Amino acid sequence: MIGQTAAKPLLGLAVLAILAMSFSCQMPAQAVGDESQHQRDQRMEWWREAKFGMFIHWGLYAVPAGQWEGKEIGGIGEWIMNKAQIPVSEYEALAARFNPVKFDAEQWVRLAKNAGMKYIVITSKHHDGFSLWDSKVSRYDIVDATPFKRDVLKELSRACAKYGIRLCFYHSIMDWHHPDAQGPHWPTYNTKKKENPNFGRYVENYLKPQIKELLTGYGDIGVLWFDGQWVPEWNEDYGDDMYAFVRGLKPDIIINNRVGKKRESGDFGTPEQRIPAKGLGGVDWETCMTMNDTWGFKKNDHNWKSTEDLVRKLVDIASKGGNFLLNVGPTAEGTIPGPSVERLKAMGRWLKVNGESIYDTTANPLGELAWGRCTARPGKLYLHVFDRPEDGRLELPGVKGKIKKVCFLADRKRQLVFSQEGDDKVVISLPGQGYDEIDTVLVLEIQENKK
Ligand code: FHN
Repeated sequence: MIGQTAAKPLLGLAVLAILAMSFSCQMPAQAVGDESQHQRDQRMEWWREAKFGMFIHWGLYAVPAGQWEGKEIGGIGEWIMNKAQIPVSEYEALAARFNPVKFDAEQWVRLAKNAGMKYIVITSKHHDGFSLWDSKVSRYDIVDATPFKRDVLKELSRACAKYGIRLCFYHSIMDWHHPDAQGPHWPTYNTKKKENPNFGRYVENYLKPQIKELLTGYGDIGVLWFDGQWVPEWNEDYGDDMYAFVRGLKPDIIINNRVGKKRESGDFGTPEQRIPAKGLGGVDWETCMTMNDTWGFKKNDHNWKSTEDLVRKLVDIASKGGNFLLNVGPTAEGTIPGPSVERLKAMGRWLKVNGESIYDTTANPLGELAWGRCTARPGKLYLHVFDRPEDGRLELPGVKGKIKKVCFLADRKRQLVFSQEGDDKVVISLPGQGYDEIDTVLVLEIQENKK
């Protein structure tokens, strides 16, 4: 037994996953405590500009990689402990087999950077309770419990500083390993307890000290991304207290909404595996999404989204004012799966040419557009043509002000003929050739754009 206790098998907990989804869209606060809107805007600035980040789900679950006792286990890979009802003592034994000798922090960070991502959010601790850094309050961590013995968060922190990427941590409140965190919620196969009087002790003596380690020993941390807040013991007071605790340690940090249970908890909303049809109206938000069907590595999940789909999702999200946190699930050897690498490189190539239409832009100020999406910045609209209208007439309703010119973003010398019809309709004549199959971006320069 490493650090804490053993568990006995009972039932699975699919309902938790459903609850997780329903809590994932709470609306974040606009201003907290005595922070002014201006101060808040300054704190959020880098994140709003960034638009695109890498989510990394990595832990002991990469060892079984979706299989237990010779059987394929359904569901997402990082939930295998729950899904296969693995007792704590057996799951812990995976640590002895976790030896990611191919892990190279700089390689991962360069991959993110070349994909056009501006930040990385890695699972410092997922629901299984295993810590990816050298924690002083637990021996159930990568340095003390594995043959690898390297603090991967330290290495990532150095690599991120070197390449100008913001390092952020995902941290699970729910913990399937710590004895004081076992309650009626989890694992139903592990305990029949109806309540957990020790939860406060877990928060004070374990959860908060671990968070303090993460926020004080790993340089600048951009975001603390909580999860697993749906356990019944976590109440509004815990959420408020944790928010204040984290900001107290790092006043400029950004915290996601899952820190708490209130509608207005945290700084940004976190729709999961979906893009809200109209964004989240006036609040900051970030869609997190998998590239296949799992967060943590599963060797037999080959259901990859195409590069076209992923780029268009990024564009769609930017056009609705959000960020895109796209997941990779590294293997137990420490490598990022080939299909993820391929897609990230291709996204990076598209962003290299078209990044101006994504970073630091704001949501589409016009109505819905049948042929694609629109992003904006002062004096400019970026028209993302997904489907060229057959008649070559690109209609743009709702544009006020005088248009100076329209050109291809990939080649500004290629200007397009346009006409302004009536008060606020623009029609652009599209040439027959020279399109990017994924998304061709046109830049429309306006003298004034009154909405
Ligand atoms: O249960 C987790 C899941 O494993 C994964 O970490 C996702 C990522 O947002 N969050 C939870 C479900 O909401």
